[in-house]
Amino acid sequence: MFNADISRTAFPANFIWGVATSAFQIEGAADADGKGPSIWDDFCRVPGVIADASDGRQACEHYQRWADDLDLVASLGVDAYRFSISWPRVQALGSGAFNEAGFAFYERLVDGMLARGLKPFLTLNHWDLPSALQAKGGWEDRDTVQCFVDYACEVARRLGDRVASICTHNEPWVIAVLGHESGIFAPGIKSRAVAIQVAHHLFLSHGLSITAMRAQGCKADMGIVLNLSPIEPATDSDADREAVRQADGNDLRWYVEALLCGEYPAEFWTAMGTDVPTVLPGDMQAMRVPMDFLGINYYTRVKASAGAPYDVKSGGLEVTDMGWEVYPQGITNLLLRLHRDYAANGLPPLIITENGAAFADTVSADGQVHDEPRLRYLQDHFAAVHEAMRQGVQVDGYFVWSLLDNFEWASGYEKRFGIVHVDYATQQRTLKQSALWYRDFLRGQPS
Ligand code: IFM
Repeated sequence: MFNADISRTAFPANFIWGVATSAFQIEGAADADGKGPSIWDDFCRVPGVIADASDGRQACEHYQRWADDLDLVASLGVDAYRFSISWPRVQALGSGAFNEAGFAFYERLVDGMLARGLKPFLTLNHWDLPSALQAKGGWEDRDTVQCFVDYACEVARRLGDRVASICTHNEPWVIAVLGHESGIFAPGIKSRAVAIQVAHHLFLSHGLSITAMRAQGCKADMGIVLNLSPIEPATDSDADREAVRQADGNDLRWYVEALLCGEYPAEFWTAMGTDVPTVLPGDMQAMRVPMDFLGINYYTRVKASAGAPYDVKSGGLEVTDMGWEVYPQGITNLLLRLHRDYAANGLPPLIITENGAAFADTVSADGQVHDEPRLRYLQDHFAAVHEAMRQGVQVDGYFVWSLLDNFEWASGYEKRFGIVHVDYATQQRTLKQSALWYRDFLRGQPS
């Protein structure tokens, strides 16, 4: 469907290519050097919630192996590395004293990136909220907003002169809905009203922290990362089309319009009834802060159905190990839609902050990992992003999710998203075929 021969030179010279990870998924060292517990440390102890009953205590031992891992990143020839700070590693309780040893780790990491010519793309919140804040109500509690602003300002004060980019929150929809409505992610709460209040506090803390970090002189680019999918009807029925409108309103418009338009879509606000969030005067203006970029995490499209949930396997479609349809056209459609509907609302330049696929990779007898399906996935999605750019959308960068196989949340270590294979028993890293292809693509060598 797309031009499989897409090359780096088809993209602008200043387009940023990268790989991404997050703290909880790779660092391990769960209570090293004064780190406090996070809600994911706690959640992993709840019986039955993690598919393989694992946790993040060891993960990829990146806390110890960070220098080798950065060498690996640099060997790919990427421009940038997207990582997150573990809030409880730098502030054990989420308020009060900061942890010097925790900050020293991220100082080493950021300086290590710069020494290797990599632009640091920092995320402040990739889900690992300090447990001590959850004990006081977590993201449902308005006080957490100010704690986050204080934490963000301290990170910006220490690292803001060296990082290229600061993202406030990764995927607020996941934190709100999976963490507080379905409860399949930490902290495991099941209430729609709480989820909607949580989303409001995430938006508010995003806006207030960017304003505060800029006020103290931080010049890094600032924005947020949303997980978005184009939503399509499972069938042509009117009922399914209505299901699309609802899902799009709740999952895309609610998030994008709060941040870009400073308002919740009126129709969906009304439909929420008593679940609407408490919004204080000034909140909506505060969250609509101008952003330098909007990060988009794209994996697949969503099919909405008014009846039984759509079974992606029924159509004989190619799916990843997560059961997610491989659908590169979806990223083109999504980018075009955002451009069409929100350019007039100050849509900032877009960055694909995550895109990738899980497959059940193994190391073959020849010592290689033959992950051709992932290689094709990346190739087709590069071309699909390029197509949106050709049609006028400003996209400034693309990050593969993920550098390493890692702790995939409720799926534990069973799902492998890395372009680098990790043998968890030995911590041996092996570049998969997809990583070698990405490296060659970046070098401008034909595939
Ligand atoms: O692993 C996650 C990541 O932490 C957030 N975005 C989606 C990825 C794959 O599920």
